[in-house]
Amino acid sequence: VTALDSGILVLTGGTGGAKLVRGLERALGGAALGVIVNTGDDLTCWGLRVSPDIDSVTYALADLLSRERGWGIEGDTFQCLDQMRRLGAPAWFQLGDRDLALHLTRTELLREGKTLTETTAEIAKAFGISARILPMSDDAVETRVLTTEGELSFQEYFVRERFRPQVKSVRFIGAENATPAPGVLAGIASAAAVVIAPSNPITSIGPILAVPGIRDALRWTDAPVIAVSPIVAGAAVSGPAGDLMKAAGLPVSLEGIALAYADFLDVLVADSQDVGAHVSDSQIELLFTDTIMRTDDDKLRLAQFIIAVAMDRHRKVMVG
Ligand code: FO1
Repeated sequence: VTALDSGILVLTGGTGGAKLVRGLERALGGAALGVIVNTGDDLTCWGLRVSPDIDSVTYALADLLSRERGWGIEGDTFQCLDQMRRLGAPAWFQLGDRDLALHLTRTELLREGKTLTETTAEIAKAFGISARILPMSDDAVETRVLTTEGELSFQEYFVRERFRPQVKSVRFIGAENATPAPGVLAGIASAAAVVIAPSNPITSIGPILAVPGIRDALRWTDAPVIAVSPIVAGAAVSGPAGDLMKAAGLPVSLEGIALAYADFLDVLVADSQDVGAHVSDSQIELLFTDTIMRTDDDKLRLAQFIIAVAMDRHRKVMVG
């Protein structure tokens, strides 16, 4: 990886992104990996501060992530949840018994006055993670989903209502006054390559891009920007990305992903099932490989493909 000394920087949210981050870490080593994570899904549950997308990346890199659920800890139990339910607390958002330790730690560190960036780094260090995990911002940004049944927080829409209500629009409260977390803009500027994970473009990557300065940094960086499509054969690999893209006026296709990132994207990596598809923007190079990550080998193979693309592009930038 000598050509990628300055490392790969991933923008991610959700569970598909966490899987790719794990693959990249196995392929590159943590020292060459930085991750900028969506915090628009964050919530307070039972008085605890929960950052689901930071949790998923942290658990993926610590090799603790539940393979079955895609979130939380593998093999966790839910006895505290059962007890909370008996006490009349809301129990639709499931915090596992072992998972609670992370949220207790985060809440305590934040209460002591540490920033989310510091808190995230401290927890990552305790797990022995060498990759750099950065929240998109230390400021509160809250994703709100306006549906035909009223406005919901992201977790109310996604987990409690299982993304059944029809979406009208999405907004990110606080985004316009938020600043990127320390290291975010510099990381984008100095990366050897920036990777947009196969995450929901509206509610996982959208909040990151809504923090003033981040989108411009992606436009201006010399690093190639490579996205992996979360849309395969005209539908989301998982979750409500299709419905949310439709609500944002985007087609649910590779074209829709290309449009969402048109102002900064260099390469779109799409699934082999879509071979033959095109995007109308001739500035975007479309490449095909198997992108569905079921096993650890799938994650590693996709990561290696992306690294090869990054090295190829990086060399072109270096040569001019
Ligand atoms: N996802 C669910 O579908 N149901 C849950 O009960 C749930 C609990 C949960 C607790 C901690 C955590 O870090 C993540 C959790 N998730 C749960 C996942 C989370 O809702 C999503 O992965 C993201 O917000 C989507 O980006």
